[in-house]
Amino acid sequence: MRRITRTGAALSAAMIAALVLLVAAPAYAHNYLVTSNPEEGSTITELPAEFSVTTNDTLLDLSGDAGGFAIQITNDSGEYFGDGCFAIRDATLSTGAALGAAGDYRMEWQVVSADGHTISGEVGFDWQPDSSQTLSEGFTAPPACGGGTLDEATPEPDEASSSADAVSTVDASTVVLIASAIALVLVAAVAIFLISVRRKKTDDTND
Ligand SMILES: [Cu+2]
Repeated sequence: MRRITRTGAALSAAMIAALVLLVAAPAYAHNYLVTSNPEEGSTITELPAEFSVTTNDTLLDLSGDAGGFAIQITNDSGEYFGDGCFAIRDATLSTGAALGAAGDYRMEWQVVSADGHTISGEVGFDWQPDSSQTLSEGFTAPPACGGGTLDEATPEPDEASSSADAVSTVDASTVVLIASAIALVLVAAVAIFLISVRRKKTDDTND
């Protein structure tokens, strides 16, 4: 009975170690979208003070020149709206709100996580302006803050990860890290188990 308890205790310890690793794992994951203005799938009738996306953690503007950050508003015809300027504040990326005629719009965004990884996505919303709203002209090319348009070299949100679902996906390096940790714990658990069994056999022989 005592030996079974010992084996059980060893396995329990291994399981606790695995749980601790799983709980600690999110610390290695990159930021994810928490909220946006407008919200995905919403209908708005008045322009908010600004369009924004807010993630769960601080955004990383390491160079101070907003490299890796982008936020663009387009309509169904592919016209761009806004002045191209944006602000990074804690966990929020925002830009001035401007829209044209009623219809479907989307806000594409890209930010740099606290862990240095770039994440991106898009938010679709419906614009049904009430009579008090001022409508803006759209641009055929993405506007650059301060005038002109952004050239082709400007990184656009990654097509592969542009859906809102992809935002919460843990990147490959994190998966490898967690998988390695779990594998290590499992190997340790099996080793402890085998040692316990062998010790038990030895004890039985001695009995
Ligand atoms: Cu990351």
